[in-house]
Amino acid sequence: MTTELVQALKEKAVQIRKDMYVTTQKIGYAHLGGGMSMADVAVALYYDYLNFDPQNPKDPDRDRFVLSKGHCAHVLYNIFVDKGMYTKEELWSEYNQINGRFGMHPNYHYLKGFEASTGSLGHGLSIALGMAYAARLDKKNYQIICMTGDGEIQEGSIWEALMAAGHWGMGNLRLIIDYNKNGATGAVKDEMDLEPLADKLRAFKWDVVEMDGHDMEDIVKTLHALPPVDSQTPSKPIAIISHTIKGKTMLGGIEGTAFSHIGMIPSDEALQAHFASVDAAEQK
Ligand SMILES: Cc1ncc(C[n+]2csc(CCOP(=O)(O)OP(=O)(O)O)c2C)c(N)n1
Repeated sequence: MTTELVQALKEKAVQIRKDMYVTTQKIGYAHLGGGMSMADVAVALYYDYLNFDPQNPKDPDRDRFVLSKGHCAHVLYNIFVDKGMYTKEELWSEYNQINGRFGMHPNYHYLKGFEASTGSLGHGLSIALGMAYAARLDKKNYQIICMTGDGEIQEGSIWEALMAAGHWGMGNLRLIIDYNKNGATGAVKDEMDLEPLADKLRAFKWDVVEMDGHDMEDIVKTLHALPPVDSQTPSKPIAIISHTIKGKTMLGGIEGTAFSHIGMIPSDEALQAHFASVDAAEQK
């Protein structure tokens, strides 16, 4: 890992966050809180770690990334636009519009780049587990990485998939939990506490690592420390608990709170003021 790589990824994350603000401002509301918390990890995945070719998104040997927290599709939409898979104009005119391809939640039938249609929380890990099993049957060594929210893993179906993956030794399956400590309406610990999360995952026969999901160096290091996949030899699946801040970079006192969940920036002036303020903070 080089300092140049980490710096380039940090800069890309700033750009993608700005693109997310612009995109979502066009429709007046979106799930910005969870998008802002996962943005750094998504950038590290798509600009460094994943075997993903935007020119050939159906390559049978590609790594699969399943965004189980589908309400944050706008993060990937902007990454795919940046990679030339769609134009900004297409995204802006079709985001959350009737008959538009870019739904508030992603539909993989309409959009290359997505592995699954998600948005009904709790399903992505089971879908990813099916892909991991298919890779084992096909004797393929690509990785399957699923990202969930932390509120999302209050869903019982997640624990069924965790139990099955541990039991079958699906070492080609990796789970990233975006642990921003907040759900839609309050703190996860008050809604239904996950702790002791790492111990629970280990009890389900997973290996667990933790990282700071806003520290690009830590993210890159953690991802590259994952062992190579050998789909034919059962081993423990790996969960990465990514400690993040809901609404990272959102102003108005909502960063780090559930109020950022459905965030919006009301006008162009407010958007410019926001960018100026974030830029100034970054230069300090
Ligand atoms: C099955 C289901 N129930 C409820 C919702 C509505 N909903 C959308 S996002 C959300 C909160 C999810 O919290 P978390 O997983 O922590 O998401 P993040 O903070 O990462 O955005 C809820 C309840 C849904 N999409 N699917």
